[in-house]
Amino acid sequence: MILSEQTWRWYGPNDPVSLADIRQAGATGIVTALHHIKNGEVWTVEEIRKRKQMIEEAGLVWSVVESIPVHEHIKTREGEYLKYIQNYKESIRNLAACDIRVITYNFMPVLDWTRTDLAYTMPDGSRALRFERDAFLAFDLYILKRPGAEKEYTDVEKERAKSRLARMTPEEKERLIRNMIAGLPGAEESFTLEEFQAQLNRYDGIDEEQLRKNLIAFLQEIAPVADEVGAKLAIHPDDPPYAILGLPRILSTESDFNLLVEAVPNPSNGLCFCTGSFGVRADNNLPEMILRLGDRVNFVHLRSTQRDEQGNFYEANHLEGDVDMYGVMKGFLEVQNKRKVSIPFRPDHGHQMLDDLQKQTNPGYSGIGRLRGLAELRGLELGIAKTLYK
Ligand code: DNO
Repeated sequence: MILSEQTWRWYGPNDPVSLADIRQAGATGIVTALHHIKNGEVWTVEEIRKRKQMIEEAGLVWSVVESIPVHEHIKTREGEYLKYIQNYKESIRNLAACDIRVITYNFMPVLDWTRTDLAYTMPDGSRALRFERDAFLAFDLYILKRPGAEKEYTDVEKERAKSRLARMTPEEKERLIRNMIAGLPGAEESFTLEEFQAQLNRYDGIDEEQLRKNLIAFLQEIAPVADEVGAKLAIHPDDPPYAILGLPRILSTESDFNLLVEAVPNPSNGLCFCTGSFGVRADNNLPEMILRLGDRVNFVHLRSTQRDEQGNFYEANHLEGDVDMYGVMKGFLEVQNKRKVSIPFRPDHGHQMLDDLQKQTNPGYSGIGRLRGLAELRGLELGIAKTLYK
């Protein structure tokens, strides 16, 4: 019987959740990045070793890199993109030299993940992350005033957004702006409204097809290096999994990922199967997807979301919401036992709850909510494994 490797995202020495806490939570592997190194620069063996040693001294292992950020110039193929690709290859080689061989990345233009509300109060008093469509539209249409946005929404949507804006207090408005553009944890960039619009403008003329071509060109460069050193790449899906702010998005569905594999069949070309991101689309059947894409799944994020008809969603408890976590876990176990490898997963996000409500925590990455998530998920996994596998 093969069980997954249970990991935990740690933001480095400044993370309010310590390595000792993580060990007590029961995770064995650490998922982290060298956030202090500027986007685009090489991760040197020396810096990697320092971090690795810190993790090992706490009795843990550095299992997964999340993420080596992909510089915006690589996504748009302009400026110094050739240098940044070279640097990316070197970082992959240096990580492998230190025995770290799973590398997560994303190819979302400008913004990594996006939420409008980082403290949505649940009926039980805990706080969740939420994407509220009217607030998002209010930001796009009437705060950012993105040129062209008016044409992308219906009159009804615009009316709703207008009245949503009218109901916002100045503090709420400020908070929304901050949530949208100041960078959520793990995102490498943060902007002012003007800078943000300038970043969006860099994608004028880059449609889905072009962005996909740029991603393929990038993969054609880095995948052979990853193959050579035995590393595995894991692209993270779009979150939310559709186009926003007029930006192209190219990793929201199973067929999006299949296009990548057809273009770059190298063994290292793989996926970070994030149930919270894919799960926001009702047309993504997660238990089936994990089985079909299983050979290419190198890392798994487990979390659930709850959608409504208005296009809003909030992050539900790990075993609740729209994601069929039982079906996903069953599929995940089947993949691992067929491939005869243990694949890392981490409990993705968690509610802010209990003592963490009084603390300054990274949104989505508080200790206790993820502790609950991990406990539930590992119980689910063991329960299924014991009934289905010897
Ligand atoms: C959000 C995370 C993402 C993820 C990146 C991977 O909580 O899942 O920020 O780390 O998209 O590159």
